[in-house]
Amino acid sequence: MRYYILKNVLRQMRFVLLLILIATTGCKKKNDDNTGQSKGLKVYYSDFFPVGASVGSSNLTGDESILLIKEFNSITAENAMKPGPIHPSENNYYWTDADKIVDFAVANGMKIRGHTLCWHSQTAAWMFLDATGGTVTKDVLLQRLKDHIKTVVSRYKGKVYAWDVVNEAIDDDNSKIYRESSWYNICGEEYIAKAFQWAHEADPDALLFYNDYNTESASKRDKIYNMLKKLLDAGIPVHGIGLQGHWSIYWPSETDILSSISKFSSLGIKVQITELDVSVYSSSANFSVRTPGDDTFTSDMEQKQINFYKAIFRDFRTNKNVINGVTFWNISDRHSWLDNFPVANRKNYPLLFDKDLKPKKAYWEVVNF
Ligand code: 9MR
Repeated sequence: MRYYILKNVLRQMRFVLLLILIATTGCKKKNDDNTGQSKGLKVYYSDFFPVGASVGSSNLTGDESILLIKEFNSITAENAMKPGPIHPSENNYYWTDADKIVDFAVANGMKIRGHTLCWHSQTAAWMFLDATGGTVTKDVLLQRLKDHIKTVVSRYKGKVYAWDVVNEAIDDDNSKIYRESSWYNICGEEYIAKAFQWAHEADPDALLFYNDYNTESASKRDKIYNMLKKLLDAGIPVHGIGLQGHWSIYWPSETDILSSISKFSSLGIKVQITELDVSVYSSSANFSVRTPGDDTFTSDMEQKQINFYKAIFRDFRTNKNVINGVTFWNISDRHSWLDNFPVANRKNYPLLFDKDLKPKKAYWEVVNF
């Protein structure tokens, strides 16, 4: 009888112990330590990929800099390394802002993504003009591109670990392949391969990316895939694709994003999300007449954004073997380039921190896994 009671007590104790174990394991899975304090995106994602943000030199002091250091372990210059700002005239490079960003990253042990060496936008007009103001020849333009790339990449050699070498070279229009930029119109598609070769020569250790937006549109995805395949087949040093990730709570679908990750990585290259933000407006919601309250962050937007962020970060984690970086475009909802685009002065709320730099609900969904 006594033996029977003891056996029952032990069995019940085992059951209680099991419950305690399940409960504590459940808590462990939750990254939120219930204090409402975040440990930092870079800590939660240390087993997955670096997490970055794009910055300007004005973000490197004050509360934004504290948040940057705590949350992120990678940085991209939002504008300072682009051809126009850094190379405003033929014999003049402006390094001050880019240097500040690089120094900040080095001082705080952060990785640096270089953005960008060759782009149709934010490139000073002199690049495409000869001394008489006419269009420059292909030979001269390629020589200028070479000089530009060699000078910029060499300066940050060993500090910038990855470069967006060519940005946005593919057209959005289904009937066209390459964007008819001055680069393309003067050089043809050759400038793309050359840019990668020269970047590789200047820093053989840097990871070289092709970077673009709307990479989840099926036709643009295919065009980019074909271009990358052609480059890789020709032995051009392309190591990765940057999916910019300028997405919204309405677009793209998870399936579209997963298709892009899988299609591009099938080429044997890495995938990074390089400019992530999740707009709370659909691309067609370009209202021009604003009434008070038009641009508040509604609970419907908030919930849709929570769901979107939760899903994409789950997908990024699942694909950690091919994704080797996720970078947000800007730091918090205090300021985003989307506050002015495509509708001037319309406030947007695309990031994981609010305007007071506090983690939003979406943040907790991203880190609690
Ligand atoms: O965020 C950048 C903004 O401050 C600039 O005014 C704009 C100029 O075109 O470029 C923005 O960054 C772009 C990035 O360099 C490339 N992908 C699209 C980004 C948003 O336009």
